Order: sequence, then structure tokens, then C-alpha cells
Amino acid sequence: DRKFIAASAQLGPIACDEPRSSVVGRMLALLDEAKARGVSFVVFPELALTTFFPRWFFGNDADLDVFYERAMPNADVAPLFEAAKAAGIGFHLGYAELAEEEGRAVRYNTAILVDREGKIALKYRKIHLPGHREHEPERPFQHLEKRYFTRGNLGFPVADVDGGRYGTLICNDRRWPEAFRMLGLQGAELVAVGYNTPQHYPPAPEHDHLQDFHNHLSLQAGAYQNGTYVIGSAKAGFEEGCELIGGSCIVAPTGEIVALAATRGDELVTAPINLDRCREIKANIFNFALHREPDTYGLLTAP
Ligand code: CDT
Repeated sequence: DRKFIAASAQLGPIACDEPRSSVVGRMLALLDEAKARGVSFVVFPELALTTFFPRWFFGNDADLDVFYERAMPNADVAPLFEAAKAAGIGFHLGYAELAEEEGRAVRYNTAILVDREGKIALKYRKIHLPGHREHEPERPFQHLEKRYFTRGNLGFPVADVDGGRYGTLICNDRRWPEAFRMLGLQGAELVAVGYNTPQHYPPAPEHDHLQDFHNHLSLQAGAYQNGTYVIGSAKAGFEEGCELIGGSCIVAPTGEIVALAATRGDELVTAPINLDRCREIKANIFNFALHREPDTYGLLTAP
């Protein structure tokens, strides 16, 4: 339907040795609260089932493999799929994916949208992979997404889910207007964005105090410039020695934050959604058919 209550289900820190069953238990508690509040769509963060493992260098695949899912759903997350279906709640989930392509293992930073009937309606693999590829021991912590993930190969898909047009971006993608525009051009009305964003950015620590601002700046601009709701969901708090920003929020198509997390722990943030409000923007200031000038934008797609 077009009018419902949505939630961002922020997660606090996940320890390196916290089992999937414990994390899923925390998600089930948030889902219970969502049900009590009449929510029908919940956004969980990027890499929601484990600690943010790209902060460490692993010298061998066996140590790395434990953080990846080989199937989705699998036994660990089945309780989440079942509980959400029983409650008639759709959800977004980010996880590390170990896929097999032509007999080769390929690693992706992946997110799925699951509809209210428990069916996976959309799958996206992160395209803008930040950080670095080689071990940089001088850093206080690593950000090895370029080493541990292959660039997504599914484009920027949207799907018609439960009466609306939904898309997903993953963390660093939100900073790139082109990524949001790819979804906007396909008529997205709700974009789910999970993130793990350290407060400290070793290459430019002078920007540390701006991390929350840049997060909201990107989410709010993406919403407004494409006339879409955006639901941002953080993995937040002091995780294995690294502080991650919170600020999970729901942004209206006008770019206004209509609900905002108050903590850096497990927290459910809810707001009423009316997807027909997207037209306030899509039919006016950003009426693409009327006002876009794509023949002048060639530079945007030049390599
Ligand atoms: N997970 C993720 O993409 N995090 C990045 C951190 C900054 S780049 C090292 C982000 O864009 O928030």
C-alpha cells in the first residue's frame, strides 16, 4: 500500500565473536517493537549480521570466510524471515555475500529487500566500494572494502514492492549523486540505505566532526533531488575499538528528516510514509521529463 509506517532499525555494536544467532535475536526484538508500533517496512543496516570486519587485515581466506553468507536466507536468518512474514512486515537487510560464479568464489557487499510475504523482491551489490586494497598498518584501523569485495554486478535495480517502487544503496553509495539519480530515474519512491561509518576518517581527520553532517547531507539531498523517501540505518556505537556514527533517520521527499535516532545503540525509529507525497517533488521542481537536460550531461558518463 501507499500509506504505512516505516522504521529504521539501527543496530549498536556487534562484537567480532558475537554469533549470528545473537544478532538475529536483537533484530527480532526490534521487529517485535516494530510490530507493536504498526510498522510494515523495516530497514536494517549494511553488513548487519556481523561486526564491520573490513577494519582488520586477514592474511588468509579461512579467517575472512566466517563473515560471509553462502545462501540467503540461511539457517541463521530464517527466524527473521519467518517472524517478519508472520507479522506482515517487509524488510531490508545488508550482509556479506560469498557467491559462486563459474566455479569461483566472489565476494560482494550485498543488500536485499524482502516483501511482506517473505519473498526476496530485490537484490543489490554495492558499487562504490570505499577504502583501500592493501594492508596499511600505520592506520589505527583498516577499511579494506576494496580488498574484501568485488564491485557489484547488478546495476542499480528498483523493484515494485507492496505497492511502492523501492531501491537500495549501500553506505558509501549514498555520497554519490549519480547512484541516487540512477534510482530516481527509475521512479524510486523509497530508498533503503544501510551504513557503517567510522567517526574517525584516518586520511582526513580534520573532517571527523563532520561525519554526521555529511551523512545527513547526502541522505537528505538524495531524497529531495529525486523526490523519494530515504531510510538510513546505521550500525552504530563503539564497536571493537572503533566508534561508528549513528544518526539513523527517515527522510521525506522534501529532504526533511522526519524521524531521527537518539542513541548509538539498538533503536527503532519510525515515521508515517505516504508514497504519494513523492509527487510533490517529482511533478514539480524535479519533473525530470520537463526540466532535465540530459544531452548536456555527457561528461557524467565519460570514464
Ligand atoms: N561502509 C562504508 O562504505 N563506509 C564509508 C566510510 C568512509 S570511507 C573509508 C562511508 O562512506 O561511510
